[in-house]
Amino acid sequence: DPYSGDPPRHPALKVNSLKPFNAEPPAELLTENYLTPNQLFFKRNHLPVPAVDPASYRLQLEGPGGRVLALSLPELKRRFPKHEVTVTLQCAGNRRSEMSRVRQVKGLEWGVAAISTARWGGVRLRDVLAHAGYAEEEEAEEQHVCFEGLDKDLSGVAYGASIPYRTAMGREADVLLAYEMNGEELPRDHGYPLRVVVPGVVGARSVKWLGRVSVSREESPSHWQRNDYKGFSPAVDWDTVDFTTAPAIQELPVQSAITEPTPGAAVPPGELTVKGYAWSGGGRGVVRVDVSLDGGRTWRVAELMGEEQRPGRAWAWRLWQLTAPVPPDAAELNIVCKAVDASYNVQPDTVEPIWNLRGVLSNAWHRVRVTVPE
Ligand code: MTE
Ligand code: MO
Repeated sequence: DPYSGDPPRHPALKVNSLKPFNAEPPAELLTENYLTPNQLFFKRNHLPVPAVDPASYRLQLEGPGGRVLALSLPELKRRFPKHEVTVTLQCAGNRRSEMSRVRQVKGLEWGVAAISTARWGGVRLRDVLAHAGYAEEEEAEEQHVCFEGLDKDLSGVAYGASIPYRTAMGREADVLLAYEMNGEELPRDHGYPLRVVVPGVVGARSVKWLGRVSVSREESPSHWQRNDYKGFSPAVDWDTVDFTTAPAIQELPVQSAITEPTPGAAVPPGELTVKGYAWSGGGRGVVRVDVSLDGGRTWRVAELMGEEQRPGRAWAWRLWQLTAPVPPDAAELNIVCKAVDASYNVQPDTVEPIWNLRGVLSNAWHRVRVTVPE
């Protein structure tokens, strides 16, 4: 069993798949803390967790001439200044189960909690690339920084992904090679001993158990870069899909969800407190969250909590809450939330128009029905 060496996990996690391990925390635990505790942070593995010996570990870094540098962990920590950033990671498939309720899609049935936030500590990717001899300015032709994990399938193919060179080198992009998560050593499930953290970008590009970094005129040849994690029209099905026609997902669209109360809950009459999270890709901060208790007929503005962040570098979510009177005559409430980001992007109101065969980018208004017992 290639999974027999996987680490132990927290029993509260809702398991989506055991081998490989994929799990999310219960929604109501997710928003109890601004920084998600490492044990509850969602886990998305495509392959067995590799056992990496920190003493013999070397990051392979391909320089501009093709020469490969091998950097040990102590060297990385000694040579480059430590940098810390609070970043929310979200899986492209977060909230996929709502999409598959409209029409079947291919993928893990994630609820609303394939998203989590941590304070990551490590070195800046741009410092490491500059050390290898890469120039700050971009060349005329677009380039990509490619990452390879140490996790491999049975045929020896590693997980891989890439990001544009300008993101990797960007002064304000804050891309990290992280060795710490919330002040602790990176846990095995999250990429021990070293992972990429690409703020504002889909989780799939934040390669864990980082083995190799290279720069190329082409995107990563990985299946997960070229033939997965792309968005398509609702008109496209598995007979007609052509993965070369759509760009790889990088920045994610604006997102929000209700974490409390949970669907089907019985809420007491009087006052109700609704809680949730909101986040947007590309460093676009969340400027507002609207909440409705009547299916979207009337709205109230929720209170935003958590750190307000620098414009263009809002890498982490805002938690929000709203306390409102329960309408006296209601036997049922249809609670809805929707967020607005700094570019005034909004979420679509329903799932149907954004349905896609892979069930990614599921960011319609989130709706939770609860009952109000008499
Ligand atoms: N990196 C490697 N090496 N192998 C993987 O399976 N999964 C990716 C990304 N990096 C993955 C990986 C995906 S799809 C996501 S959403 C994030 O890791 C999840 O990060 P987490 O498990 O730390 O939450
Ligand atoms: Mo993902």
